[in-house]
Amino acid sequence: MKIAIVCYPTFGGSGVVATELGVALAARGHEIHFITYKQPVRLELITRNIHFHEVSVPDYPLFHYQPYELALSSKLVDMVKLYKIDVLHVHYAIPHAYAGYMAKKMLAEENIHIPMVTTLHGTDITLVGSHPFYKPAVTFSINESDVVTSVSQSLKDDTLRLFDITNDIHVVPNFIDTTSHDNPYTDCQRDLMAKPEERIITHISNLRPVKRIKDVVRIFYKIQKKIPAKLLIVGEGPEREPAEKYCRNKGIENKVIFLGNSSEIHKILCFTDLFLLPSEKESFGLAALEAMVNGVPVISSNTGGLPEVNVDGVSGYLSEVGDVSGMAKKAISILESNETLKKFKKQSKEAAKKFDTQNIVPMYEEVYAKAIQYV
Ligand code: GMT
Repeated sequence: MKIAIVCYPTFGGSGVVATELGVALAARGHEIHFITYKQPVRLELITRNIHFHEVSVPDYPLFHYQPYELALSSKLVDMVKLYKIDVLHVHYAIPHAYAGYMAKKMLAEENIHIPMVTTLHGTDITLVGSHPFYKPAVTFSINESDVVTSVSQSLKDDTLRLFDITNDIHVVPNFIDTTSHDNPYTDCQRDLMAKPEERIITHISNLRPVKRIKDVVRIFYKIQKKIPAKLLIVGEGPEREPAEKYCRNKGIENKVIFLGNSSEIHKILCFTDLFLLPSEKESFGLAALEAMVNGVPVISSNTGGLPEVNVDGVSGYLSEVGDVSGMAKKAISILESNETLKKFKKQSKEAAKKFDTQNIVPMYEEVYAKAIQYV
């Protein structure tokens, strides 16, 4: 199949999933066309089956806001015609599903009928999309998609609760290649980050309020009182500065390392002992799955799709949002003995296998086949 993938190319789960999907589909023989405003960050390898088409929005003094949807829908029309695309797959409803719908309509005028698959990722529904300013357009573009998928059952339930949806929603969970993470870094370079007796705890996110970074630091504060440990915070965002300040106030600034954005996530997870994800909302929690595939147990909140990924008592533990003491206690119970840590590391890696690329990508192929039948 010739598949056009529209996504956000930045650091963030939806862009990562879209990129990994394109790469996996290309490896299965499909021709993939990424259409977005920048080359996706995780798209390192351009192969014969992978193409990237940049959407540029010309600057014009009249525009207070750049009309990205217009440029995207025009680019979609051109690319669908030029490459004879079979299916359009948009990740993140805003504004991609809306732009995709416009492209479909323009193409239909020329008697070209292309199906559109929309994948809902989370904040496009739970945070941004349900805002009254966007809700009518988001509802419309979900209902006008030929097939809609969501990355967890929880997100499907949220979508049906928050919007007036007339379409079916198919749950296709996020995925990861579980085979390529077997000892990718033999020495792990653990000594770069911590002393041999210290446990390494990691958090990775875009450091937005929804991630509850202060809880991450407060949980760590309790852990390091009992167990020698370092905290690595990976990512950039508005909560970094307040978190740095909090660490200085608590006198733990030497134990917390802010690494900024990194393209070496798997290298960092290779020497990590425990992953913290105490989010307010999380439709899936791709970062937790990335930790698990590297054999890192996860302490997370029990919000949204997290219980579908992090299996309580197996790959780590779940707690109520904001239960800092509970999360710290559970973290300590894993970290305080080498045997327990070893057991959880093994179980975490095992639990990730359910989400292997080989199990999930065929589900998207089925979705495309279904979408093609609809037009
Ligand atoms: O977590 C974020 O703020 C980024 C956001 C995104 O759109 O990239 O992540 C969402 O999509 C990911 C991929 O499907 C999910 O793993 C995240 O759980 C989801 N984030 C939220 O629901 C807050």
